[in-house]
Amino acid sequence: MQTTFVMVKPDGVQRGLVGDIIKRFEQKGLRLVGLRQLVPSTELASTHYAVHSERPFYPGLLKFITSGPVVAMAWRGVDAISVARNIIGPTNGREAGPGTIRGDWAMDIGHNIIHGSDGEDTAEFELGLWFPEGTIEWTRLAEEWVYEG
Ligand code: IDP
Ligand code: MG
Repeated sequence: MQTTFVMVKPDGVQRGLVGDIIKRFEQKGLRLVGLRQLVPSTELASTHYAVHSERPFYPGLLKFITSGPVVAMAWRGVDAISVARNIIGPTNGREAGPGTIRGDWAMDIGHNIIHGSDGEDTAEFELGLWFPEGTIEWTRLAEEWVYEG
């Protein structure tokens, strides 16, 4: 079991995609273990994207992410990190395949709707950053039917 951090970015919230996005992860069989809406502070956004701080797009990325509400989520399941990345699709919406969130709804590399952790270390770091109070422990009974055993 892994837990991954997923965030609907301000463009996804403004475009009314939050419900459809949650539905994809939920129906895949992942378990929602954290959910909050917030307008990220510059401090939070810059810590989250610190790995990109030397990149030319970084100032614009911070301005975008702090421009309005985002919906932060924690999803748990077997191989949840790569499963979520596959649901999300490649960074550039124009190159992302149909059936992925970015492939279906994004046309840009910057405005690409959603974030997902890219590995175990980043997932742990990002979950601690966005869910400092921790995630929710609960049993999703449907998992008896999602996983073979
Ligand atoms: P990812 O979100 O698919 O993991 P990363 O390479 O980690 O992509 O980049 C983080 C975010 O920075 C992207 O989701 C995108 O919003 C933004 N970004 C990445 N590359 C560019 C670029 O070349 N121009 C503008 N924004 C970019
Ligand atoms: Mg990334």
